[in-house]
Amino acid sequence: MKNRLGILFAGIIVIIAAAAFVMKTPHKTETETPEKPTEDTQAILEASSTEPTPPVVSSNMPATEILAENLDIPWDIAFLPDGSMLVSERPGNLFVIQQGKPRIAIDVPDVRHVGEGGLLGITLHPNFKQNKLLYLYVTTDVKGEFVNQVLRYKLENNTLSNKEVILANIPGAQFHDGGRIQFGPDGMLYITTGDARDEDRAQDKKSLGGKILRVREDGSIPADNPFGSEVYSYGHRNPQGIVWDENGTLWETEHGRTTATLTGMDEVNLIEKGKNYGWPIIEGDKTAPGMEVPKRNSGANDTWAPASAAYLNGSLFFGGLRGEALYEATIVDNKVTDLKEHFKKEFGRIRVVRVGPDGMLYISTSNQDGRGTVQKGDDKIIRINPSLLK
Ligand SMILES: [Ca+2]
Repeated sequence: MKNRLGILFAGIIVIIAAAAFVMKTPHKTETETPEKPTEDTQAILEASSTEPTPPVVSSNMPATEILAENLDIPWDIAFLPDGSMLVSERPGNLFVIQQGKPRIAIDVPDVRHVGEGGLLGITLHPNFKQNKLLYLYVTTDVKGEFVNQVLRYKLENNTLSNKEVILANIPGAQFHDGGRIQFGPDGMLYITTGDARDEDRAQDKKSLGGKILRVREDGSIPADNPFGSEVYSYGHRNPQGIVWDENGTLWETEHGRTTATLTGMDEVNLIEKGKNYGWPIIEGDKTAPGMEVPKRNSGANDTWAPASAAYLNGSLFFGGLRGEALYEATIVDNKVTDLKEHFKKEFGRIRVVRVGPDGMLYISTSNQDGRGTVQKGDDKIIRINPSLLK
């Protein structure tokens, strides 16, 4: 009798769980993807569509709070389903960081840390909860040559396994390695690549350098890409920030020129498929037929060194390395109407900025990269309350 009751009870639980699962299963959303979604991309779209809008943050939260210290060039942050942070360090380390708990190190093999290359962007598959897939942008050494690769691993029990090379041959160099990776609202993976110190690559549509690339989750080329290759847009020098606003418009930040005497001309661009963003032919406000002009540039006398991009409540945020600020560009009708500098010189060089699941901004300092003044506790991850930004 006791057994039968147990079985009955278990049965009821299974039915309740199944009902809850059905209720939680997201409905398809209408998307304007010209390419017919495969089963995989459909799953991604459904996973993306269920991502919650960041909550409005209370002004009772601290304006700034240091969450982690003594890091070594933290390059990117991804948020795991349990709310902890996954943080990449450029020298090739990956950490799980949760406030008040010991840091967990995850081994990443075959990273070549050289100049601006190393372990760069990280992003979770939109359906990470189920498939545990993590994407990494890594500089590596292939027969003595620097090459950047996009890798896909399974991340389970703080261990990487099932390595797959999604993109093998992105030009690499000591400088201009790009490196930000991000899934778009269309379920495709977007990748920013630098010209790797050969500026003519940016105009060469056959090269993967100086581009924004767009691939399926397995690295294959979507049928609706503009040139039948991974290339989505070109004429970029060293883009390191991409993000979509609430209308699905893609924004990008990009490092401008550096010569012995000239700097500045950093860019905020609105990215459209197949378009040419001008490097190295035009910069700043200069125009040329068939080339796009930035929505904002830093001018010749100011250098932001924009290293990231995040979008929150009508503002495009980006970290400034040389500019030593968190920049906030106000976006109205696809125009940048205002540009503010937050925390100017307070934290030193700022690299990544991400919006957390709690609606707060998370930034990393980058004073250990050899170009900054190291402050006590550098490098850091700092949480910023956006409702208290002036
Ligand atoms: Ca440009």
